[in-house]
Amino acid sequence: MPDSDLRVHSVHTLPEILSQPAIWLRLRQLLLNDPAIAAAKTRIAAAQEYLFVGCGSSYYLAESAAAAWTLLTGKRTRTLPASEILLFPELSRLESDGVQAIVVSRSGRTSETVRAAEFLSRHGRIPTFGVTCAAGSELTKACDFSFALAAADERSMVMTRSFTSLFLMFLEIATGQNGETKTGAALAGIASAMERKIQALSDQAASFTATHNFDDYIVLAQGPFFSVGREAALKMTEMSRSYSQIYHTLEFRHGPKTMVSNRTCLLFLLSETGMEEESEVLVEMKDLGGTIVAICNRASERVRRASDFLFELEADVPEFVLPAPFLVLPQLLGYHTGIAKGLNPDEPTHLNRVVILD
Ligand code: F1P
Repeated sequence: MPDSDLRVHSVHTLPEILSQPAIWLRLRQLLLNDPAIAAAKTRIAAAQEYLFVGCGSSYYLAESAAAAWTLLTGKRTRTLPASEILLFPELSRLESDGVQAIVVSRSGRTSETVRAAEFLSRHGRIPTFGVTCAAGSELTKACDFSFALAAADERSMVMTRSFTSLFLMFLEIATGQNGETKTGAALAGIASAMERKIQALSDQAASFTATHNFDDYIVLAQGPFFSVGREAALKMTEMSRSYSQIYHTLEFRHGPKTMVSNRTCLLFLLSETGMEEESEVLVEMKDLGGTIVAICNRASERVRRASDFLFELEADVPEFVLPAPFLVLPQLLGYHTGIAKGLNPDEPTHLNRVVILD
């Protein structure tokens, strides 16, 4: 039997990626009508500072939510991987008053995350809000109150729609006024724009990965896009076993750009705020021989000219919701690169859906 027939074909990951616009729209209805969301907004609003916690993709989700939260609420936020709270509690500065912990875990079962939630409650006397896709999970039992978004969960090992949907839910809680919030209207904008484009984008990513392969993937992003950039790099690694790194876009000139060659793929998550300065770096890296994947809401002429693969969302929405749709193309590139390499993105090598420690 030829090897290709032995290979287990991915069945979950691509449909889950492609389902994101529909899930975001369902989320909009849920967020407007769910009493648990209204209760969370009220309980959280009184805090002066927020400590976001998670592991792996959920750590990057927590960090992405914290960045957006800072912009939307004007309050201080910090993010830590759960392991830092457990191993270096003194360094984590857990004693400050008025702190609300927000603990994130898709499965609600990750040992480090559950233990960190218990530690924060017991030793830090910090109120904990658990955010998960798994109602009734250990995390919901370890936290003072919690919210579960089961509709966004995946069958696949890799987080895709759960990441973007929970991120958008955090935006809703942060912007929460009564009735149609800024996020609620923007959700409809990104969902309809992405719905129109996502299948063609997936087809374009499939043909791009079939005709290109690279030694290195570099993700470049600034501000509220940086932590989503960390997740983009992790998706490339998890789904295609490719070596990928993330840098602040303008930081890339200060040394790491020495890596650029015609075997390097550079993914730019272009903000609207920093488009001018970020696209200068994009043009420089194109001149150094790199292959440029540009992800933006609307491209400037020089971005259009210098890009080998350009995605424009073209949605009339505020910048703070853009990190979610900007993650879709990196998810698709990770998936199609993995398939092109004969891998199964549903079950990445060496990885389990949940890291359970003894
Ligand atoms: C956290 C996590 C995932 C990663 C892998 C292992 O899971 O690190 O981010 O992709 O599945 O577990 P969770 O705490 O969000 O369930």
